[in-house]
Amino acid sequence: MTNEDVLCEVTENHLNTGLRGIPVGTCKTSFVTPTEGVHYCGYPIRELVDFSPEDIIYLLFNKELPTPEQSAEFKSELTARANVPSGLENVFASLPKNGHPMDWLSVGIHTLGMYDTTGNWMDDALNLVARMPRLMGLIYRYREGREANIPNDDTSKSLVERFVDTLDLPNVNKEKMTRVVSTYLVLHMDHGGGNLSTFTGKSIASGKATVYSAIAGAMNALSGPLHGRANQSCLEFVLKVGTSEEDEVEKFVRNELSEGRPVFGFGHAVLSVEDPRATAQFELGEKICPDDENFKIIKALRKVAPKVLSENKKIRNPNANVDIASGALLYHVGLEDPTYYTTFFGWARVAGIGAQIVDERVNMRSGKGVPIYRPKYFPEGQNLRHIE
Ligand code: CMX
Repeated sequence: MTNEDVLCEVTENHLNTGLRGIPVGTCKTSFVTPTEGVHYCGYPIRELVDFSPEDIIYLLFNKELPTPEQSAEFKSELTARANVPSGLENVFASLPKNGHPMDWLSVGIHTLGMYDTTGNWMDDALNLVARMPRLMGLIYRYREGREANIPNDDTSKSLVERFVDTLDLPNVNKEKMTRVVSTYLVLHMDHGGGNLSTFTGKSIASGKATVYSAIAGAMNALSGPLHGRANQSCLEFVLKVGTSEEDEVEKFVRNELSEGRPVFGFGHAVLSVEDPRATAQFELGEKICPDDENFKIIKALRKVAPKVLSENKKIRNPNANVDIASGALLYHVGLEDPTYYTTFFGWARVAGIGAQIVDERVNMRSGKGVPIYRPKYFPEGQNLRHIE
């Protein structure tokens, strides 16, 4: 089939729709189904919840789960790649503290690239994965003016422990924080090939920009309120509900809808059931914080909102999505400022987007790689059959 045949199947209705549903490629790392949600390398996400982030990163890059020996070896490899150049801290010291953490994240990744790019797709992607925990911790420390006495980065520890140690918040349960952030990372690492940030990262890399430039660009895409920032909005929404009384919660939900505002944490573009990533986080919450006030609010929302949303037949899936619970859990373990939540999303996605970039650059088309992205645009009003 030629490109022209494909164009003949595209109708006017497909134009100016953000490429919605238009096939553009294949993805080796993940896909999403309406009933089981995201699968990483063929495994439904519910089967992967209890693995370490390192094992899931190995899976995304190698397309198979590691044996215990491979897992240990991979953790040592990440340790060897973990060193963050000290110049990053000078850059962070100069950034405006009221800048959004996603902008700090993008600048931070670019800065690492200026120090560290090797030009090898796999090395650069894994180096960035290994440096993310320190980068994330330093964003918090410098943005909040806590740049004194930052603990050294013990690179022999797990990725999440390194973040928790760098952050070094007083009066928090570090073990619980490690558990919640680890689960968060595993659940958010990848989500198919066509979501905006992944697509953006891969298209930047297709022009052979560096991994760092491509992933910084992907983070800029993720920062938008219609994409990753929904994660921040969702906790803001939960805090606004303010009660776990089901009647009150129902009134609140109805009022939001009548004011034309979305009920955050519900609905999905592909799934037709509750997102298994939401289910997994509710299960984790039952174990670590059943009596937490925000957790009680999201449990009440989980009961009430699907019932109310189902009254609108246009809503294809009235059930909870991944964003409903993650904020409440992060808040419970001491990460109370929702402005940072999208950076955790971004941190997780560095693995999935990095693995997809490596696949497109060095594995696909028998190693030739996917060519530079170049979808077709017509002059406004032009017949679809017109070829440039
Ligand atoms: N609250 C209010 N209205 C909703 C809704 C919700 N939770 N879910 C869907 N709708 C509305 C849509 O806005 C759409 O309205 P219009 O026809 O007026 O445009 C209609 O119902 C049909 O929507 P849909 O086909 O069921 O779902 P979409 O693919 O259009 O939208 C999503 C999916 C996630 C953007 C939407 O459900 C939503 O806005 N949810 C609330 C925000 C949120 O939680 N976002 C996080 C998504 C997490 C994820 O993607 O994993």
